Amino acid sequence: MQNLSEVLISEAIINSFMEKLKKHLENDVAIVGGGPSGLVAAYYLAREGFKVALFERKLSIGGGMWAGAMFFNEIVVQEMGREILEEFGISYKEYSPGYYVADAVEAVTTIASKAVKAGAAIFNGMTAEDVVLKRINGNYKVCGLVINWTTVDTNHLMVDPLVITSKFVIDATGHDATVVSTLQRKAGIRLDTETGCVVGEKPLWASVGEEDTVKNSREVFPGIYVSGMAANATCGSHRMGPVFGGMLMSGKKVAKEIAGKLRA
Ligand code: 48F
Repeated sequence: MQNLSEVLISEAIINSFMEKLKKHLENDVAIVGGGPSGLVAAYYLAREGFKVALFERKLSIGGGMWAGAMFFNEIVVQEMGREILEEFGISYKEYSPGYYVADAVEAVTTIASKAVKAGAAIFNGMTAEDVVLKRINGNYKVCGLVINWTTVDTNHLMVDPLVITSKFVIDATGHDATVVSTLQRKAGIRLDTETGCVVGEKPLWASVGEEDTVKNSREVFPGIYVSGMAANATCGSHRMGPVFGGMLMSGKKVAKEIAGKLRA
């Protein structure tokens, strides 16, 4: 029997977590939301060697993809997103021409595993409650995130947060677009949208919603990108229901654009 030291176990956890957190006080990219678009973006950016931290307020990652639809944990990916299933090595079957089905749990775990193995750090149970906004050479730019334990947030405890910096932030928070909404509400700035504000999500229309989620995945204010459903909520397009090609491709698109800027 190995004589286990309880103190050593605790010390190992504390020290390695602190090492991880300290390493990610400064990042190339900070991603808020561990749903499909955020996880895919984390993988492609980390694979390019960029320093990436992803903050997910829940304990579980996967967002809306984890449970498929109505807890039927299968996902549908249309032709547009098949390349992601292939690139990540997620098993799938063609259900009908152009409609592919995959196990939701395999999809989430595979993407998350590849993101972490590529070097992205995932911090679950942490909420991004605000952004860091600075005026640089006369122009405002988002430069990082204000983070706190989700339990502090949900219990409305008065505990000051910590701050991490990043060259870019991705709001991958899904339907609520929580990060850009907070930015707009608190800073009174104009977003690069039709109204200058978070336009809001429209009712369900799968084909338009899916095309738009990729189109709308872009920088909406200096330093901050939107992806996935947050992109449609911010720019005013439709939700799409339980089809995931657009979400996956949206993460890939923002990763490519940000990587291009970081390399420039
Ligand atoms: O909603 P979500 O899965 O985002 P997504 O990548 O994908 C949307 C689809 O799952 C689905 C859909 C497809 O047909 O419409 O809904 O756009 O994941 C968003 C994640 O962000 C977390 C939230 O808990 C969820 O896991 N989140 C939201 N606000 C915050 C946050 C916050 N302020 N800080 C940290 N995490």
